[in-house]
Amino acid sequence: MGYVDFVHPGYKPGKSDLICLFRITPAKGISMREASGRVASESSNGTWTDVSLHDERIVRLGAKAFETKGSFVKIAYPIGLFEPGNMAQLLSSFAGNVFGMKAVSGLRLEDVAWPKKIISSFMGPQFGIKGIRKIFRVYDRPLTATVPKPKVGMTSDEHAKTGYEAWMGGLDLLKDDENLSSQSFNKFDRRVEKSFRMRNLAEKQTGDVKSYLVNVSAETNEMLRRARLVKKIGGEYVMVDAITVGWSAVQTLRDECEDLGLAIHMHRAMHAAMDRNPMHGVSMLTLSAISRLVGVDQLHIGTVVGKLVSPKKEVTDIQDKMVSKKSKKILNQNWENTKPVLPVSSGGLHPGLVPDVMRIMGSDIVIQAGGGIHGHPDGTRAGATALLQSINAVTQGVSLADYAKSHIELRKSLEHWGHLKPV
Ligand code: CAP
Ligand code: MG
Repeated sequence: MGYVDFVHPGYKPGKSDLICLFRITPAKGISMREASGRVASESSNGTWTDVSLHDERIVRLGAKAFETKGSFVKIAYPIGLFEPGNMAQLLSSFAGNVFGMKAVSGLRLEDVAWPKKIISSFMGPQFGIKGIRKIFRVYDRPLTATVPKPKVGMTSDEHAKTGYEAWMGGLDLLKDDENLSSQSFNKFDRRVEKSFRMRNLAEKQTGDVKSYLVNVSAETNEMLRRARLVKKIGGEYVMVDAITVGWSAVQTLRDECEDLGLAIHMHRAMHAAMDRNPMHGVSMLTLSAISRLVGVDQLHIGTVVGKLVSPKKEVTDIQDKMVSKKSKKILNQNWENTKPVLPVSSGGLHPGLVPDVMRIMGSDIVIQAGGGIHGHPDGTRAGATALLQSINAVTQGVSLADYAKSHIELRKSLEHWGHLKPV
């Protein structure tokens, strides 16, 4: 079959088809029709030349480029191309070779509409937003988290003590940084043991539920060992750098966490290598849907106003895809019985930016601040208190300036950073 045999304008996708929305920039001398045919062919069962075996059975498995609007092309994939429940195989199909084709000078996978049979073949989130909030018994404000900074270099003792200060300042969650695993000065088992001892003390002294997003990212078998240790010591979460450990490893971890009853916090380190270029790669919208399917409970989705690139439309589209039962951003998606994912806003945040974040994303989120807490003039505990004060001010409809008049920690935070948007 030639490439143009994969172009079917006006094709009406079947209910069981998987649909991809690509942004295609054809190479010089290649028409959009030829380029979309090549993408459909290479991502399903075609190749550059005719081969002997292509009877009706094979033809039926071919993908169909069926709608083109400017540089945006929809391609429908028969479900028979895929192994349900196997995220690696799905991505190797429609997000594999195609990005390297000479026929395109740019190709970006903008969104995917997943059919019911694929959705039901993945575990999805264990807790969902309701389940996460039930852990803390906190329903009327964003949950709060902090990463000890400097992100790597502290000993286990220093890490645990910083966590204690943050919890005593009012935060719900301590979080490991994405590149903190088990370095010589801060071994995983030792950090977990000391941090949960501090957690238990902070819970006793405050009467509030406190928890810890423990980064288990490692070789898969070691990740499972670390998750079991977190469970044994009384933790509620693991954290995983899903992009760098790989989706199949996340699927294995998700299966283990079902048995352990542990929630999964997903960090997205390395995502910007794929999603930052608007003309080439895989969108964060697509990565977020994959995260919901494989079953993380919390996902970083950006801040709009912080230090890392996260445009407003991207953030709000992702939030819609993460939390809604039927999302319409960009492709229509019925999530069936897949629980929602709690969005996390993090990256350059401090109390002065909380009103912006809550105005854009609302309250059903986690707000994480690392430097924006530990860089407070009066230290971690004051920084944590200032973050809670900024959230309370927004929740009560009071300006930060007015609230700060009677709350010194917030006042000092505003004197130090104001409403700075870090770059
Ligand atoms: C934030 C952070 C997070 C980023 C990740 C960091 O620290 O710990 O990893 O939020 O980006 O290492 O930069 P600060 P995103 O609070 O000190 O900025 O959330 O966009 O995935
Ligand atoms: Mg980090």
